[in-house]
Amino acid sequence: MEDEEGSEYGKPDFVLLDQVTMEDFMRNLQLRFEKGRIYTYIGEVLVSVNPYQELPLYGPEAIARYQGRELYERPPHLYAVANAAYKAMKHRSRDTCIVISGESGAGKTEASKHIMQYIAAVTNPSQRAEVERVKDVLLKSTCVLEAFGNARTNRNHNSSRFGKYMDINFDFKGDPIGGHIHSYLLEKSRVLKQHVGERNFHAFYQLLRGSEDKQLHELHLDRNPAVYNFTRQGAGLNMTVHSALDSDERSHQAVIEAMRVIGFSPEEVESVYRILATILHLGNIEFVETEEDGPQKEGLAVAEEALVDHVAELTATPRDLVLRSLLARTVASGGRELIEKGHTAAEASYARDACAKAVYQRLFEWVVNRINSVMEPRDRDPRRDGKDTVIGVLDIYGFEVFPVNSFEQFCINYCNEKLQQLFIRLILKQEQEEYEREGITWQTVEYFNNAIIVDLVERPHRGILAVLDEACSSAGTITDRIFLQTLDTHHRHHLHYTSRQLCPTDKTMEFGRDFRIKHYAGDVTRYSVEGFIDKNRDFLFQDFKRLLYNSTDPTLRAMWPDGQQDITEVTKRPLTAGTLFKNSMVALVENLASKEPFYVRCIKPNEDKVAGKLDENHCRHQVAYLGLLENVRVRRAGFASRQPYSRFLLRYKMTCEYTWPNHLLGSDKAAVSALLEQHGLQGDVAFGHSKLFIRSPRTLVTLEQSRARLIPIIVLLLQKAWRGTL
Ligand code: AD9
Ligand code: MG
Repeated sequence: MEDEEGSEYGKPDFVLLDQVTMEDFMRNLQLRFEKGRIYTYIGEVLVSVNPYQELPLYGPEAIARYQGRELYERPPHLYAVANAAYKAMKHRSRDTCIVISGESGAGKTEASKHIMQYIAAVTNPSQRAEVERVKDVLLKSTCVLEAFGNARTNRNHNSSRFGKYMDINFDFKGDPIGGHIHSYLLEKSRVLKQHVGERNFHAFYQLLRGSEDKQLHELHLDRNPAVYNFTRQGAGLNMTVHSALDSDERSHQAVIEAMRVIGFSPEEVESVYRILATILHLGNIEFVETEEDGPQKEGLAVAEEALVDHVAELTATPRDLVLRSLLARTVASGGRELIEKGHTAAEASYARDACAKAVYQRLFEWVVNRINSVMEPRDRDPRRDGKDTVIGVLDIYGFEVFPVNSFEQFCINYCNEKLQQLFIRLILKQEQEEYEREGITWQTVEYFNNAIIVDLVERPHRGILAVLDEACSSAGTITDRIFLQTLDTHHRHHLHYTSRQLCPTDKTMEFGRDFRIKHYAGDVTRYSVEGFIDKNRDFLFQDFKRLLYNSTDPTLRAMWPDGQQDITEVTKRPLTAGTLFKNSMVALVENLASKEPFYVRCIKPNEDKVAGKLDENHCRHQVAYLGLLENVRVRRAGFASRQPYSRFLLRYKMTCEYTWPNHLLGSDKAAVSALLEQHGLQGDVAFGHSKLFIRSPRTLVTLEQSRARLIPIIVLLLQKAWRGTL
């Protein structure tokens, strides 16, 4: 590895540092970053720094250099990690996963795309049509999901506003035959509201800026996003910078093309855009309270009736039903008797917003399911009882802090806590436990275990999510403020929780509104409880569900199966958004833990999103909270590689006369010992009960080189033997 890089590029693996201090770590990171070396290992973990510029590191030639190689043979790269995961999957039939973590803007989504490109490039040498189709879908799905699930935030111009875990299924040849995307909690409140300088989901702007006049006319849309309540609020200064206009236009064409390749029918694509247009029109509907009774409801009317016409036309639903759903709700009074109850203007606005959010969420989920439906593996391998080997790639929203944070940040940051827990479990804890199990002597490394914060959030009965659920089940009597008071009561002595009430002198929090969590990645001082209960309850009147279920547009109708329920049947309280999210996180973590993990730890170099600047304090902070120093210590005090003796022999036995073709040394352990002695490498290893532990990556490189030299000779000998000339 160093042959290719040279020492002026710093250490390609932090494990090789002379001393493991923050200073040394940062010096190496900085040096490599300055030389365009954005990737560095910690053993098998890849640390990646976002360069904020195009570097000549990717593409077919680079992929070819990594294909089939060992991790340490080439300079650190995402391709090497993808290759390692791929080889583990292919040669050892192990389900693997690549977990990409780091804060918002650190480069996770870009990394996941490079990984997918690598996998697509190295598979299907025989060009099987079905495999090519699956690969096309896998690659194109990213473009579509980014359009509907990403948005510009103040931290990242292309921020993922949903979590994504994608399984790729492989057949016994190692070719992708299908896949499945799990999406996690879309930040749907963005449909209604954006902070200054931020935008709604890309898809809205792409539609407005990228459509032809004729299509916009059919959708009754104006090209200018400033016309719509839902796309204009964030219109701060940032709106005009960064060639957004141009890229929205181009992206629109790319998304339509991607949907076509994936297999969306033209009618489905049209429905998708009609639904987006519906949401924009909904956002402009305003309600006025009138003196006299209107045609539908006492005292309430829609200010601009043409908008109701548009919504009815675009959703293929009867106009009078649209109007009625906007102005009133149906309630079951007593037994089965249904009565219509008119909204106040405030209630109607609330219901309209809930509807707009829900329509977008259902649209997003439908898009994900539609992609999944065409990726369902068709040619399952019968030898594995229909079970394929998979590589999972996790690209989830990163830890984020804004001046004021809401329920969504709370969930996103909780998710990052869970993933850090997994990292601790798999990389810091298990590794140390393995040394103990294998009887290897070594010095324990201390690390901060964030289990205490996870517990604060998800503990039954007293955890923040449980208290929130309790508040939601109280039929509207508990306010956000009371919810905060209950949290204060339960957690007044918690080391990671506080609020203004508990800490009256701390003016950074607002009294009766904010609480603070000391996350593993830093303090989030202002979690504002405003809207927590509402967002967690996530309620939508049945009238809207029924309206949309009765649409004559089959695509829209398919998104609302629950609209067929009768109002009197809808009595069971559905699970809250928080609980659903928690359950999905628990399942995700268990799923990841059942696979062989590979980690990519992404670092954001600066807050300004500029190239060539590594803000030392900012990076130091990330290195600290990601636990990277501890990772190096565990790895270093420990070993760069470990392998069961049998696997080690299988690969290297050809390099030693005592072990080739078979050894007679009593045990694999003794054979490995003889092999290493012949190479003079015995000083760099420790012998566990069942595994060999290798300290330096260089040892592996030496063995690999020796093996590579011998392979042509052995092939020649075997050929001669077959031909009978030996
Ligand atoms: V968030 O949690 O979804 O808000 P990510 O996903 O971690 O965040 P993303 O991958 O979107 O960050 O990267 C942010 C931006 O950095 C990208 O839009 C690119 O402009 C830039 N970036 C990231 N990685 C690279 C890279 N390897 N090369 C060049 C990069 N630019
Ligand atoms: Mg992202």
